[in-house]
Amino acid sequence: MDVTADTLPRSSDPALRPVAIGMGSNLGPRVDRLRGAADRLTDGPLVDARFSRVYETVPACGLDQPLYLNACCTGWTSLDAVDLLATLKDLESKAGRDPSAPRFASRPLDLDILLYGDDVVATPHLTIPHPALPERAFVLVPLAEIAGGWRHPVLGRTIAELAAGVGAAGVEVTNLRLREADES
Ligand code: PH2
Ligand code: MG
Ligand code: MG
Repeated sequence: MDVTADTLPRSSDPALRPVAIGMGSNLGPRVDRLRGAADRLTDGPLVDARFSRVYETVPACGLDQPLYLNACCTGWTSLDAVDLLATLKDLESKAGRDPSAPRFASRPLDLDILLYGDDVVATPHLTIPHPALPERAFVLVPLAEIAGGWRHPVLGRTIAELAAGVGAAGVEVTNLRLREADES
């Protein structure tokens, strides 16, 4: 399956794989954390990175926590999924995230691999597509902005279709941008 058709601009380099990453923060200077991650991703593992707008979102899973800022990004990477995951964990840790905190605890930075080409990965440490992707409006709404045509490799439905299915309750767009080039 060519996930890039009508989805991501580029890439002529066959060694690069398309990836979608979910970004979240609900602790500390939230937008600074997301912007820092956007810079690090662009400087390092991603080529031709594109970022969605930033959304303020109600914590999912019935959590009594501060509101999140969420965004998504797409790009092309030469890293395999395991090395990309290690890079994202390193960025989370440099942003002050405590790896021993409880699973759904508030966090300064959360970076999740959502999609990696049309790969399906199921290991104890990594599941791709992200298992919660089909039900999370705070991921689907921003991702649909930049990769609406990307087809979920297991469900066979596009991100735009999945986003339309869940609606946008609790997901409010902001005027914040992650990259200056994205300012409008
Ligand atoms: N992340 C979670 C749990 N709940 N809720 C929102 N709104 N945004 C998130 O990024 C989020 C969440 C676990 O990763
Ligand atoms: Mg995570
Ligand atoms: Mg997460």
